[in-house]
Amino acid sequence: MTNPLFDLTGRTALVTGSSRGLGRAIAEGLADAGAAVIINGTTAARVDQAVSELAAKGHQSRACVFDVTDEAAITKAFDALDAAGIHVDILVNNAGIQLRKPMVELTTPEWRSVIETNLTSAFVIGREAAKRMIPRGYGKIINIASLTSELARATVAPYTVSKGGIKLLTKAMAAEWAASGLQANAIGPGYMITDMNQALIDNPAFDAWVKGRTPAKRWGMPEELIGAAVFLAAPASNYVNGQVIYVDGGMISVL
Ligand code: GCO
Repeated sequence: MTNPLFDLTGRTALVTGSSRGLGRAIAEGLADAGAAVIINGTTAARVDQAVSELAAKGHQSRACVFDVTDEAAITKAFDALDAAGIHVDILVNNAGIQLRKPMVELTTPEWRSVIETNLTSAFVIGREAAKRMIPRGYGKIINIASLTSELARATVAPYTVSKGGIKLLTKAMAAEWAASGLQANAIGPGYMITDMNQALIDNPAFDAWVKGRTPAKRWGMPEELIGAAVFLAAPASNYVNGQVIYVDGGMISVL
């Protein structure tokens, strides 16, 4: 028997970048809590694979292939959902890229690409979702932040700036949309085992640094974000707005 505070039955969740990694784990976790999930990515084969895997587990899921930096594709995707009578009740702005390079070597197009993918996309997709959530008086927006929303690490400047922006965009969304019955919050993952971090995991010095710097003395697993995601997607968080929940083994809390 699911506690109604954490029950997503009857709700539909769009999770960007959910064909793999953190987004894929979050999408499955929301589905396990009762949500119908919309899987997004840029590669149709990967998206369809994730949809098939979820369907095989008895979950209601559908594909929505678009690049989060392509505003025309975003508008077209939301128009198609409208036409199908599908209301996005829960939006998880997860899609993101990482680019590790010293700033003096970083090109301006490289900078812009990270900011567009990680930050501007959350604004554009958030705006399109909110336009539809506000008239219904209900909506949950969950932006994926980072430890770099608070602290910088050398060689990941555009990612850091984008995630710092995600933290304050979340608060801006709360400022403008809370009165309409929407809740906008963020999850700040710590160092998680993902494809994006594989180069770091494989680097013995970096691996040792993460395990030494993290109170939990280990990397996090993508599925360890599910609890915070379900909480922020569910009625349990109806009076929570503009917050960032760090799921980081304690890293952000210690020197
Ligand atoms: C890096 C990592 C980090 C983590 C995560 C930490 O290069 O330092 O990619 O950015 O992915 O964001 O919260």
